[in-house]
Amino acid sequence: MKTPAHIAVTGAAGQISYALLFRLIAGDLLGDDHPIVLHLLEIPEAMAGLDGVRMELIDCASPLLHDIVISDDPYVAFENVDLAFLIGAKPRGPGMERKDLLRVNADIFAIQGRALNVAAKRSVKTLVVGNPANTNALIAQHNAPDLPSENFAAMTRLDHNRAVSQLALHCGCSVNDIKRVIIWGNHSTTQYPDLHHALVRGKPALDQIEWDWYEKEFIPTVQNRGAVVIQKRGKSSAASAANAALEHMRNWLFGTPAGDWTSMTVLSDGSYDITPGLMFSYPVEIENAKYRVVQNLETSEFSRERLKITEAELLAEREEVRHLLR
Ligand code: NAX
Repeated sequence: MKTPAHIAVTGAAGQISYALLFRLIAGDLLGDDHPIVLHLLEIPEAMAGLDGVRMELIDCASPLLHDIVISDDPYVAFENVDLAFLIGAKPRGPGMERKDLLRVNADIFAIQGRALNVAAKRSVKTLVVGNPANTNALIAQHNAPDLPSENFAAMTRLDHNRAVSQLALHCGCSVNDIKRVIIWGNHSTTQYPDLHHALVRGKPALDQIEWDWYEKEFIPTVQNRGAVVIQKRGKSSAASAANAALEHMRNWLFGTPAGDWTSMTVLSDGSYDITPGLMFSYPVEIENAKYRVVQNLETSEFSRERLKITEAELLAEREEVRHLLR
């Protein structure tokens, strides 16, 4: 039997976690021979709800669930963890400006970064899902100076999956026929879903779709998909977000398939003329549990304009939280 993997999930009584936790103990991330210890973090007001989730996890009688730690203290919850899903965040309340949301959540991710820095395994891989995800990830990473910066990422995999599915639906093919889609930039409506390098059945996507559809339908559909799900469901995406978090982490641990890449928000090293030190979504290939930003892709003027728009938004967000960056 393998040594149990210690997996932290924050916002563990929330709706994304409710979809994620049961898949983790079913072996959907690490396989059905890898036991798991869940480390669940919540705020004090949500601990009763979290206890209910703990009971349901136990009631699955999963052979993979080795133990559950629950806490409202990040230093306890993150002790010795191998993987961390930072999902918990404050939702936008009535009358709250985006700026206020940014500030409230910034504090949460500064505290959690510091706790990871002290308590987690030195090799911990941290995926930030809670919004604004890119900037929250930047704050967590800055507050964990003793951990490798390349072990922090934010999630744009849901946007990537949305783009793949929309393209497959339009082309009347399977998602298996789609490769090399890219989400650039921020997990927000300024993100740039790019099909310039995408392949449909092995051939360039842009030769098989109309430019008008790409610019006027595909891009806004992917950018606004989250808001439309909220309109229809009355709640934000949860199961698809949990699925994306799982796929992001699975690729990060086990690699991307040959001939394809995925989109992942990572610390910019200046690739594609993006300001270094921003958490920016890039196309990445992963091997031996390490990502590498795909280099030397040609960017058209259309693409460069859009990269600059999303970069500008991230620069503005960074200014708002500058006091928390070490
Ligand atoms: P919920 O409101 O259902 O759950 C959030 C949970 O976080 C709550 O139980 C709350 O008590 C907890 N929480 C708040 N502050 C905390 C703290 N300091 N420590 C630990 N837990 C804390 O939201 P849910 O639908 O699960 O969404 C969670 C986050 O994911 C939100 O910020 C949401 O905007 C974001 N999303 C990000 C996506 C992405 O692609 N990156 C897509 C889905 C989602 O919109």
